[in-house]
Amino acid sequence: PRTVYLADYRPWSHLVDRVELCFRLAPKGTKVAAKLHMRPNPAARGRHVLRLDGEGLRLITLKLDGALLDLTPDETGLTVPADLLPECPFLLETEVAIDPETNTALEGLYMSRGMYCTQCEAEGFRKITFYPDRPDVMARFHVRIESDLPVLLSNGNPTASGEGWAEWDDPWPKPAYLFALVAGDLVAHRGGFTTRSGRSVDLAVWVRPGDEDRCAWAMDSLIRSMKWDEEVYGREYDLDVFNIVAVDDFNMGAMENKGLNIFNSKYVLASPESATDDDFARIEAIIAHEYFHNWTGNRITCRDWFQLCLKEGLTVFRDQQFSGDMRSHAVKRIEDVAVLRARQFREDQGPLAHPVRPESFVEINNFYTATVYEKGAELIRMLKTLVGDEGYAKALNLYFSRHDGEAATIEDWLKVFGDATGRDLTQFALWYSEAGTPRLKVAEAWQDGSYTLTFTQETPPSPGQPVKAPKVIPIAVGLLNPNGDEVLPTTVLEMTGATQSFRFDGLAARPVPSILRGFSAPVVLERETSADERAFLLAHDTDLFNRCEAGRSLAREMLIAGLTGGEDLLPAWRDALARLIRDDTLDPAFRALALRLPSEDDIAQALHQRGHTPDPAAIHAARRAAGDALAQALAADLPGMIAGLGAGRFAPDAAGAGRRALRNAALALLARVDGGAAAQSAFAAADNMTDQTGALAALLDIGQGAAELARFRDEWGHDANVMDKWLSLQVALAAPDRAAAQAETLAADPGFDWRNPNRFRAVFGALSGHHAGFHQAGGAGYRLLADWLLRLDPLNPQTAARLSTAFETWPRYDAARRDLIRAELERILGQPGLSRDLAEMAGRMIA
Ligand code: DPP
Ligand code: ZN
Repeated sequence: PRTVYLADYRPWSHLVDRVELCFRLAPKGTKVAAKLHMRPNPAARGRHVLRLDGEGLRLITLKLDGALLDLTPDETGLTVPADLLPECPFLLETEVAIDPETNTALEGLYMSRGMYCTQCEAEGFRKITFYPDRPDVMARFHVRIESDLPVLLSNGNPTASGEGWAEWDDPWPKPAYLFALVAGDLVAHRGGFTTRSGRSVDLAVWVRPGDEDRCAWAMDSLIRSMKWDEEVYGREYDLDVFNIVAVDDFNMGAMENKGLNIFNSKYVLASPESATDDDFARIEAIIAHEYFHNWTGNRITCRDWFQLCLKEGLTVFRDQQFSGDMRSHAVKRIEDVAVLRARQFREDQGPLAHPVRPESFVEINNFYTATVYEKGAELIRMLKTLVGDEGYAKALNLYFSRHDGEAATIEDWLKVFGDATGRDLTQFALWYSEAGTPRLKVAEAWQDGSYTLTFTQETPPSPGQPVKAPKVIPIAVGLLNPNGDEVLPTTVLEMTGATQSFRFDGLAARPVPSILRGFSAPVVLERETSADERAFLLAHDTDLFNRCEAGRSLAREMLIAGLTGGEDLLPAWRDALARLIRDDTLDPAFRALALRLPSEDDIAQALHQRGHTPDPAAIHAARRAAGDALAQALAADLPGMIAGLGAGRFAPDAAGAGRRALRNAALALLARVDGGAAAQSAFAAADNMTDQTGALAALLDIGQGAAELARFRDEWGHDANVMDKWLSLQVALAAPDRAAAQAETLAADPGFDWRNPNRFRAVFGALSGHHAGFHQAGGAGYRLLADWLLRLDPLNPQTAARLSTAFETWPRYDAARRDLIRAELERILGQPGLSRDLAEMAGRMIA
């Protein structure tokens, strides 16, 4: 397979002014007729051949300006020789046949339970028709769909329809990856929105009959997103309609096709009975994310796929801001950083580490990563911190006005910030080109009322990048007096050197520093300090993020000390946390987050960073013992707390969600000491999915819950998305030596539809997320996952490749585990006919 390099970018030979597509839909032998109105691209000087991408297409006819051409496509496309091409505008017409019914890769045009739908990002359009399938070719599309199905949708505005056909016209030039088509027996949940300049927009969420009563939250989220983007970014919607369609078989979360967003049904359908608070929050965030792409992604798109972070990093940042505004900024930040560390830091420290803007790829689908998305968003956040809110607003306005209708680059993006604010961003650009998570060490000095913080940064080597330069790091700090008063409110220090000191004068007493407030940069903060000081910050920090962070670092040090023969910090941690939990003045959502112990994978990551070899079984045992100790300390408080947090009527707002989160956290602790009695009653009494799964999880965690599992299945067996929770929980909460067997048993059930990405992830994503279970000595977890990846790969390479990242942490572990994982990766690589997707991933992991 060919490697594609950023350095090889060249503009395309031609421009496409207009595209007319006609689809005659059939499960086998769908006919796609395309008329491409093209002309030579003045930016690509000289005469060129015309190269169109195309994969798995049966060419029926090919015409140039009306005359038949007799050319044969190759495996990846079609070339029209230069001497056949006019040097003025011309019309190229093709007709091809494709088989959506047998398209199991869910890329291009495929079928999901009788409905037709498309997924074209990144390179799926080439499976629909011959076309320059690259984001810098932007064209106006007109689409005609012919089918007996009642609902026929495409991008843009509807222009005409009749019995068995419909036509759509998209006035906005777009790249092919934003093309979409849906045909099915669907019903709409309708809504409307009037933009601030008075355009009235018809909104619809399209689902299968029977699901229409679970669309209200998605619609509500959409309307709030449209309003927010007007108010905060000054961005209005630009079509007469906005359609969202829910699809059951979908590789990603959702897709921002122009005017026709297609969603994994899991991220649309919600009712209190069937969706948890986390589901509600995620639906709100993803609806917002896809909607926000209309400006950051669609109106301004990416020149090439190396610039993916241009749209994704920015759009993730925007959806994070939105969710913070809708809910709580502190809680949202704590959750986002937890995800960043769990996925991106992990990626950044292993063999799959890559820059936010990669410089080469074999299969672009493998680069829809936590680094591009989540670290990409962190870079935007840092930029905003560095230039200030006003500078950020000026830069974004300039970005939208300068690049509207264009396919832009990271250089364009940074230049906008430079031009709008006068800031030199040369050093900042390193954040885009260098992989790896910087380590930030802190030293302190105190003398005569003057306090000095000295920071040292170092970024470890990553594949292909042995040496790293110092980065610009915005470090938000505050200082507290020993009595808990803040003597220096949050101040941003700008670190640019490898080592740098900052002095604070005129202090009456040695302060306690609160460093990296709000997680102002995506770095690993290495600060050696006492458990007392961490407990002090947990009690007094005015920055809620750092307050939670103090608890987390105290827990981490306690667990690591226990595992490496250090001081016993358990009592200090337990008492500090118990005090915090009893503090009713604190937001329950915040207390629930503070209660969370670092994950087993986090502890393994931290041990590895400090030169220890993590022992998964020991980590699991230590973490459980800590939970037990906290449960015992709080035993007398828990029943009262649980009763006091009793909910009343369910509403999916942040306050209610916070109470339920704390209540379920308390229930899980109580189960450790009451044998599950309270959780059983809570399960029986639950009137919403949050409480139902919360109680079920508390029971499974202590090895009980068989009766509740059966009841859950009776109640929800008809709803596959809800049953995914049932599958995941059983694997995620199995005893370590049972996890692989549990996954195997569930997957062997004849009713288990492993071809559906949500189902596959529910079981095998949960297995790879079960640290001690996946890394069980002997390698049963490794073998099982590799078996199933090899089974899925021929059908759906994209999802198989994504889940293979379970193996990316192998360098952390002991020789026996490393050998076992290597053997599985080699077995995968040796599989005849292995996909380009999985081959690239396994190859990079083993390199
Ligand atoms: N649909 C995916 C997303 O929104 C890829 N663009 O991130
Ligand atoms: Zn996105």
